[in-house]
Amino acid sequence: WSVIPKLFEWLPVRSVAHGLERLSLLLLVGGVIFEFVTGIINIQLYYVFPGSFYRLHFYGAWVFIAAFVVHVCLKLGRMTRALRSRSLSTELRTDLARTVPEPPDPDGLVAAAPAPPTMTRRGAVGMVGAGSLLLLVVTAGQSIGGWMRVTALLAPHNRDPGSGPNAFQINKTAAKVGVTPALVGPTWRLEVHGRGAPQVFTREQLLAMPQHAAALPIACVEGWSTDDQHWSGLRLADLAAMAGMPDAGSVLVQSIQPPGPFTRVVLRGNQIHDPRALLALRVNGAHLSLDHGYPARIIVPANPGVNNTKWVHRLTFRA
Ligand SMILES: Nc1nc2c(c(=O)[nH]1)N[C@H]1C(S)=C(S)[C@@H](COP(=O)(O)O)O[C@H]1N2
Ligand SMILES: [Mo]
Repeated sequence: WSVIPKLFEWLPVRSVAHGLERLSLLLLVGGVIFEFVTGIINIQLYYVFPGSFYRLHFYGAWVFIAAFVVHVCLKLGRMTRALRSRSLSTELRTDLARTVPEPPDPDGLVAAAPAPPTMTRRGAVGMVGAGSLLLLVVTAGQSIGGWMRVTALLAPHNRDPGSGPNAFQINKTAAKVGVTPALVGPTWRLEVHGRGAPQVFTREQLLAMPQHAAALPIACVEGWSTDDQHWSGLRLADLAAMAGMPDAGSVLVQSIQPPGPFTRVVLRGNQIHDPRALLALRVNGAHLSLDHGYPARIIVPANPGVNNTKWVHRLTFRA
């Protein structure tokens, strides 16, 4: 009763200040609706956006943040006055019989003739809390993993990943992005560029080098994540040293996948030098499956899934 009717009141703009406040509200509410709607469309993998979803989403976020800051600045005085005017613990202990509507206020934010209350203020706060808890319970399972995964009713990609060492969520299958078994068959090579002539390795040669392990999840920005998987392969730091660049400041990772989104990424120096940053060849004790990036993929801690390039074909270390 204090927001919705105000959105439709007449005249829409009564003064410059009033107009600016309404504009900031439009950006605040519009911004958050835009973020939710585009975010949900994206986690369902409907790529319907003109241009890059990420760019749109970031711009939307800045619009929302700016409007939010303006809104908080405009309302800070009123918020502090309202919160200081009464004791929170007393409000939370008041039962329904003693719950009374707000007194009328000069701005008309309070309903003129409210119906008798059907819920205490404590109940309203509790309902929001319980709702948040329910959302947590029906999503957390996808990150905790194991049998809990089936409880993740709101996870968009909660389909059964099958069984075996490679049975964890796949973002896009090899078939979907045009990676054929022939591309990654016996003719596949890893090229490592750095100082001096490029070096070329078969998968057998890579497997013969010292292998390192790391337990890391895939955490996709498109609304899902796995629990820790046990990866093994070559440390990116060791590959940098082999390329003659032990202090490499970045590496360009390129996939053998036909050109398209997510086929290349640049990792920074601190990502290369983390001991858990791997060019993984195996996962959970088995060779990578084709869909999880066979013959070799990137896995780096604290890095969104999208940067963990699969079907890696070339690494170019740079100063
Ligand atoms: N070459 C290539 N690598 C890729 C992708 C891709 O489409 N192509 N998808 C990325 C995304 S968005 C995620 S979340 C992870 C998913 O890894 P997974 O399918 O093995 O779980 O791979 C990443 N690596
Ligand atoms: Mo992703």
